[in-house]
Amino acid sequence: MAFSEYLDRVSWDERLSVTEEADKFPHLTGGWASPSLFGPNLYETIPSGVCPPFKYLIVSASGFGTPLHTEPDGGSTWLALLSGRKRWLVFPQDADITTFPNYHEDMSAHEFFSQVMWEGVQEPGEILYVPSGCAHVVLTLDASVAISVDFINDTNLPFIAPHLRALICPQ
Ligand SMILES: O=C(O)CCC(=O)C(=O)O
Repeated sequence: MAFSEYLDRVSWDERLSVTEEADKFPHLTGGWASPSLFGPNLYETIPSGVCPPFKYLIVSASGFGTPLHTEPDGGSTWLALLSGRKRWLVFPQDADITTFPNYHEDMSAHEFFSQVMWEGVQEPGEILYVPSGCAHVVLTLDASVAISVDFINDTNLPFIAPHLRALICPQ
């Protein structure tokens, strides 16, 4: 598809960032391995027919924002920032994020910020780890290129098992 055609198909917000499955661009995304710290990624063992995408190339313009979310299948994520900077707020697994999108007069700034597990600016060359089930919101501060990989290992397998069961053996 021509880039101009792609631009016609996506909304204005989406034009600020392109997230694609990394394997589609082996010449850009090949030649690297997951940090050994995270251990073998069990996503690699799921048959390709049922395995959801889990490796992404993310190219974003300055100002692009990714709203508050957790990874859809419950996996953990690491994001390696190759260029540019990203600002992050990461919440703990037990944060009640369902209350955040709305304005709550009774939630003080102290209460809100006390729920943040980590906030900071990721610099180029840094890898950020987001544990399973931790909601996060991300603002791209400079035009940036990143590789993001969702992963399952023995630390988060109990958390993700129900999602995996539904994926592999749909009712
Ligand atoms: O880089 C971004 O804008 C979002 C990254 C993210 O939220 C993720 O990989 O889960």
